[in-house]
Amino acid sequence: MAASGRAKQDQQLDGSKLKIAIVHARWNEEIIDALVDGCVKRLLSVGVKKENIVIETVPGSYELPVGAAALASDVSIDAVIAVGCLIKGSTMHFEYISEAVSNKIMDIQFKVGKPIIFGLLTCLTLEQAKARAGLIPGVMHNHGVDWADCAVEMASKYGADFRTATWK
Ligand code: RBF
Repeated sequence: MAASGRAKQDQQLDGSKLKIAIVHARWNEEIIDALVDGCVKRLLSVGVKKENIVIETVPGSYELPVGAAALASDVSIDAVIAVGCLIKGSTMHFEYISEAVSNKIMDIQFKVGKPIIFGLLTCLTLEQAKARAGLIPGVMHNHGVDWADCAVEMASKYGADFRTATWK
C-alpha cells in the first residue's frame, strides 16, 4: 500500500557533497525558528557539512522567491529551501501571497535548473502552524525535517541533469 502523508524515502540520503541554502521569512518567528532548526539538524544528520549550510532571511513570505532566486544563482549551491509561514487572517493577503509564492518558486526552479524546496506553511490557524513545526508534542512532526530530506534527495538524484537539461 502506498504511504500516505509524509513521503517515503526510497534511498539512503547522502548530503556530504552538497551545499544547501535555506532562505526564511521573519514573520511568525516561533514557527520559523522551529522549522529552520528541524531542517538544519536533519541536513547535518544526512551528512551535509555545517559549512555547506547557508542561511539567509527575507522580511516576509512574499519575498521568498527573490531570496531563493538570488541564492540559487550562486553556482556553488545545489538546492534552496524556502521557508515561511502564512497564517490566514481576515483579509485576502493569505490567498494572494500563497499563490504568488508557490507559482514563482515552481517557475524559478525551472529557470535556474536547481531544486527550490517549497517550505511554506499555509495555515488557517496558529495552532495548525505550531503542529506542523513540531511544537505540539505528539500531534505532528516538524515539517522542516521533510524539506531537508527533499532538498538532499532532489539535488543528489536530479541536480546535475536538471541543471543542464535543455527541455527546461
Ligand atoms: N508574511 C509572512 O511570512 N507570514 C504572514 O502570515 C504574513 N501576513 C501578512 C499579513 C498582511 C496583511 C500583510 C500585508 C503582509 C503579511 N506578510 C506575511 C508579509 C508579506 O509576506 C510581505 O513581507 C509584505 O507584504 C511586504 O512585501
